[in-house]
Amino acid sequence: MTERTQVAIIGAGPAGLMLGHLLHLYGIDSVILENRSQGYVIERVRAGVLEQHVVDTMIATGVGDRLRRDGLRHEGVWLAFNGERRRIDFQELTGKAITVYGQNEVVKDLIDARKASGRLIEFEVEGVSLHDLDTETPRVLYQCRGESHELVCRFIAGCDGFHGICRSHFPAGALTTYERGYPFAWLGILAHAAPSSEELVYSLSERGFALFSMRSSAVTRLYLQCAPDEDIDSWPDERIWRELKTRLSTQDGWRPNEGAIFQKGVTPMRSFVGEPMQCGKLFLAGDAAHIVPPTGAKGLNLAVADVRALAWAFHRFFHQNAREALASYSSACLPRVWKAQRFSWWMTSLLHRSNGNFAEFDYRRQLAELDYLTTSRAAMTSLAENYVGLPIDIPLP
Ligand code: RFL
Ligand code: PHB
Repeated sequence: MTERTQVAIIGAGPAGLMLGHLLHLYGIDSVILENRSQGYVIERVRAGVLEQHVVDTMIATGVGDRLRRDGLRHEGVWLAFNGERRRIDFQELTGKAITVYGQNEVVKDLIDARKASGRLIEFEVEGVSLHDLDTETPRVLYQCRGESHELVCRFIAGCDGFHGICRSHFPAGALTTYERGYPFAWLGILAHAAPSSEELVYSLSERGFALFSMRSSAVTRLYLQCAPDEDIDSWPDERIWRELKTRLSTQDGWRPNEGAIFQKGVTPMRSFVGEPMQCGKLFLAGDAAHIVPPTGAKGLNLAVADVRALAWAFHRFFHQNAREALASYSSACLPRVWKAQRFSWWMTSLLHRSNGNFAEFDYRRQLAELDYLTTSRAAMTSLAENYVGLPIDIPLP
């Protein structure tokens, strides 16, 4: 069966769904192809911190009603070290805040909007492959409900995440990759426990990093630094709570509330950028083009920044007969991508225990940096303006 559209979007994560939404508002047709089921995509537990620009994008484009009702606005963050908690006040330092709202809720809001738009989204597709990327009519071949499909389009948006297939369609030599690994990972849990702090707590302790976050007034989200090959089965709930309390509790008596753990997982960490983010009629966005370690809470926010630029570029092309924004898509995105890489790498190195020969030196250096960071207004402002999100200047539909 042959279908036609203007933009074929591969992947229904935040990048693909937001791109489809913005294109719809611009009056540009798209088809979204996702290889997982709708239920899986909505249930997948990931990010929780939205920069102001993501909140503004959702509200301004009509998908922010639940976010406005349920999102938790945070005007600061805590850094814990040496048994003490010190606060960085985003609002006072930058005039901005962040909002805690689960990525799966963002995805749900965008899927609802997609369904209401009447434009096509297919889940559980198989065997997606891209063809004729250098022609005026690139094609996507895939299978859906046992039938083979051919989708003829003008452009393809690769929004299929880090393990997707789109990036591999760049011809040999067309993509340069920059990569960095880390000798640790995060063990993350969700628990039915009322958050014991109104704001996030990032902690460096002698036993490693821990993070206190939340999803609602009844659900706490917690992470702790572990080995990259950590066996989750060796972490019964009592061990997780013991370790979290040891790493997070501060001398002022603060500690996370305990509750029933209902989700557990280990997240590996990597920094990765592929340059350029476009080749012929194929444009990469979000994790398909770059990933950051989660310590800076930047992945989802970068994905939305990319697709704002890409949607604007398609609008310029289709409605204003101007090719410059599409031609410069990659170079428009990469400066923000690299600044987010820099910030995420820095937050990660600041807050994780290293091992090896220099571990004890590094730990004392990190404590000194945390002390400086929480007493110098210049240093606090630098963290705050990166955490709430650097300015973005891309028109919305
Ligand atoms: P996604 O979300 O991975 O979506 C890609 C989609 O493409 C589908 N797909 C395919 N579809 C069709 N054919 C194929 N061949 C396909 N291959 C893959 C996949 O099934 C999927 O649905 O990428 P996207 O849209 O670029 O979004 C990126 C974000 O998901 C990611 O950057 C964030 O989750 C990262 N992240 C965080 N980001 C933040 O901004 N703030 C945070 O607080 C934050 N915390 C986190 C995080 C990621 C984490 N994990 C689990 C990696 C915390 C964690 C623990
Ligand atoms: C989360 O709430 O899941 C979260 C918060 C901050 C991060 C990463 C993840 O840096």
